[in-house]
This record gives sequence, structure tokens and C-alpha cells, in this order.
Amino acid sequence: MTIEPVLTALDLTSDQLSGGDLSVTSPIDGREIAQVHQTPASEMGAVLDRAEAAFHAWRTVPAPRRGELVRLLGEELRAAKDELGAVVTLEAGKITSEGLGEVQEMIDICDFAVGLSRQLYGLTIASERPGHRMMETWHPLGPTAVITAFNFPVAVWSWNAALALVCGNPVIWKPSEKSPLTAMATMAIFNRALARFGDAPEGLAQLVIGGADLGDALVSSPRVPLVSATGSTRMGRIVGPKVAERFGRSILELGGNNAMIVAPSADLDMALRAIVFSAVGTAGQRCTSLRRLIVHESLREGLVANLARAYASLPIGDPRAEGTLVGPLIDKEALARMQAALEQARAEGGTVHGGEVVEGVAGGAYVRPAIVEMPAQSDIVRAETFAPILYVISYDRLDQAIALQNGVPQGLSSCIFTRDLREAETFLSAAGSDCGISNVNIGPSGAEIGGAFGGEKETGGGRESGSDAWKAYMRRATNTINYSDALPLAQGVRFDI
Ligand code: UN1
Repeated sequence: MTIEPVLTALDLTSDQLSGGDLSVTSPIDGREIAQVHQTPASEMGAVLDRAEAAFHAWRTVPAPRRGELVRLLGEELRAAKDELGAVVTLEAGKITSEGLGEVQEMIDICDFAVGLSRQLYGLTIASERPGHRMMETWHPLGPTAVITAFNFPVAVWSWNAALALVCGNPVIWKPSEKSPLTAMATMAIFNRALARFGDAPEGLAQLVIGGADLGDALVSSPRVPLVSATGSTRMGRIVGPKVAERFGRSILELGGNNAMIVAPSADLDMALRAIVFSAVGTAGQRCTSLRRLIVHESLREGLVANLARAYASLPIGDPRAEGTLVGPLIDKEALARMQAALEQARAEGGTVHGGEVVEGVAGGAYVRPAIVEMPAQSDIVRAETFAPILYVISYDRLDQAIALQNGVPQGLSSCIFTRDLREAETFLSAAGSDCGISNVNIGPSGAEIGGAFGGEKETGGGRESGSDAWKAYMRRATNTINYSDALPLAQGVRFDI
């Protein structure tokens, strides 16, 4: 598939794709595919004005009607799935099936949000005062900034945007500078939905393309009550305090260092398949990628041997080619960081299997995923390297395994493979995994949108996507209504005048 017809099918014009000063390259072969225009920093005031005006109009549109816009977006995404998936593959280097899977994740969250648009429920609460009623109402919050990373260049926007839009908030999107094309294509698809919807205010979903100065304008502005940011812990350390300083709200989805415990009773065939998908899928570039294997010492040798065999035969190369399972890393810098991490692992006593540079397509950063047997959970194991490196450490007792699982600064996703009910329940209990996502007998990656997504500690604490994550996008009001002819005070206070 050549990309020009795909981009044309997505309504992107050659003017949009050339003449700009942001060079976009494909990780497949490192070649430039577009020169995109950046949003001048001086434009940000106007962007915020538009978002504010859109908010004032959109917040009074009934939520189920707002849901109709998201329903149309879901329809347009279904119609454009192949094309948008192909752009994800071109710009982020995902294999075709994962590019399509990402678009499916967008469709799923649209469906979820449409249902939600009729379920933004508040509570009725018993009042201690006679003739009074208490309730909670949920109101739109205001312009919502969505800052996304290259690795899920479109799904993460839609988790946020689908919820924000039904909740009554306009969205301002700053994608990674590495993936502006997918963002532009998504906006073109959104515009199709808007055209069918008819009377949406201008500025409901805006895209700003460029660097940290644009992000900073959003993060620092009190006109943006909610900032949802996905990326590195380093980025979160800048964004979190800036938003907090102005008492804004943030949803941070930062680094992960996800582990799997493989217990003696595990179904080892299933565990092996889960390990390979979650450690190697998306070339190890998911926040939820499996990075640490905590395996019972009785199983270690055999499991590592089987994994090394499976890794040795992985089809690595052009992500568009049928049968490829491992595409390129995002760029040469990512490859250099991987090699440096492997070097450090060796210095910390690790034995590395794999990790060599692979031919792939000329100009791209292709590498064989690595398995690294470590004597202990050393510094490099505790750091997130955004590449396909799986550290293996062994354990003797379950409490040790859980202590290892929790003994890192990050807290996104985790899992245990066991057929022992006691072990599974202990892992999920208050004394078990400290992550935002804890699974039994499935890997740590590939979460469905129905659950709340996010994690603890350096992962940032935010929750996006399903369950009641929508509440972060709304303003809660507690209302007390007096329908009596007296004015009793709570807590028995007397204040007679
Ligand atoms: C991410 O890597 O930022 O659970 C998101 C998963 C996907 C989302 C990952 N549903 O792997």
C-alpha cells in the first residue's frame, strides 16, 4: 500500500503535508514522509479563546445529543479503519494488525462513551434535616488538553476525547512531534462526523502541532481546567507540578515497568504466549509492555530456554509485511537507548540473549528483542527503557515475588500466572500487586477500554478510559434542596436571630 492514496482518502491535502518546518519521518525506513506546519506559539491565545467559546455552547447541549457526535465519530472511524490503521503503521511503525487494533480501540471507546452519554449519573443522598433532599450533579468542566505520545498516537486521544466530548468539554490535542500525521488524519475523520452532526460549535476539537512551548501554554493556563498527559515520567514531573501550581486537575499516565510472576502451578504454554506478546508486541513500546519476568526458580532455566527459542524465530522487519510480528523501534535514538540499557545490564551481572541489530528495512531501527537474566532487581531493571528488553529474575516464595513486583518506582500493570487460587487472590489483594492494573493468567498489556486505565506511584495516578474515569472530566456539585418551611441547621447548631 503506498501512502499517498491513503492520505488523500483521509482528506489530507498536499498543502498540509508539505512546506512546513516539522519533518515527519517513518520509522519503517527513516525516510521523510511529510513536512508539517507547526502551530505558532502566538496562536495559542486564539486556540484557548475558541475552546472557551465552544465550551460555553457545548456545555448546555444535552449529554445524549453530545453522545450523538461521538456515535458519528465511531461510524466514521469504522469506515476509515484501514486507512487510519495504515497511517499508524507508517508513522509509529506498528505491524498492520496492531495499527488496526489501535483504531478498533478508538471505535470501542466511542461506543462506550455513547452509552455513557445517557449515564452521567449523580447520587441522591439522605439529608439529616427534615424536608430536605441532597443530590450530586455532574457538570461539564471546561477545555481539556490532551497530550499524547507516539506509541499510541490516536487511541489515547480518543480515550480522552470521547469522554470529554460527552461530558461537555472541548478538547485541545497536542500529539507527539513524532506522530502529527496520524493526529491530522484523525481530525479529518472527526470533521466528517462534525459535518454530519450539523450544529456543533467551532473549536470543539482542536489540534496544535509543535513542541514543548505549545504544551507549556496548555499546561500553564488556568483556562484549561484539565490536562490529560501521557508520556514519560520525566515529562510528568514537569506537567504535574505546573498544573498543580494553578490548582488545575491532571490525569497523568506515565512510565510503566510491568511484571509477570510465573508460579510453579502456571500453565506454561499459555504463559509463554502471553510473555512473547506482551514483551515483544509493539516492539516493546507500550506503556504496558512486559519488562520484568519474576519466575519461580524451579522453572527459570526451562522457561528462559523456551523463550530464547521463541525469540530466535520471531519475524522482524517491515511492519506492513504479512507475518511480521516485530516492527522497528521509533528511531535510532531509541535503539541507542536500548543498547545502552543492555550494556548497563551486563555491567550489573546480566546475561543477555538476543538484542542484536537486525537488517529489516534499510534506514529503520530494527532489533531482535532481548531477554536478560539478572542476578537481582538492580538499577537498570528498576528503570523503564522503552524497548523490547525483558529482564528475568527468580524467586522462591510468593511474598518475595510480590515484593519484587512492587519494588520499582512505577505502578502501571502487573500479572500472575498461576492455577493456585490462594496465590491468585493474594496477588490481587491489598497485600498484593500495587499497580493500577493487576491480572491473572493474562499478560499486562492489551487492556480493554471498559476498565479504568492508569497506575500508581511514578505512573502518575491518573485514570482514563472506562469504568468511572469520566468523573475526572466533570465538575461535581453537591446540591441541598430545602422544600420545608423551616430552616434547620445541620449538626444541631442553633443560630436564632
Ligand atoms: C500505552 O501504551 O500508552 O493496554 C497504552 C494496552 C493498550 C493501551 C496501552 N490498551 O496495552
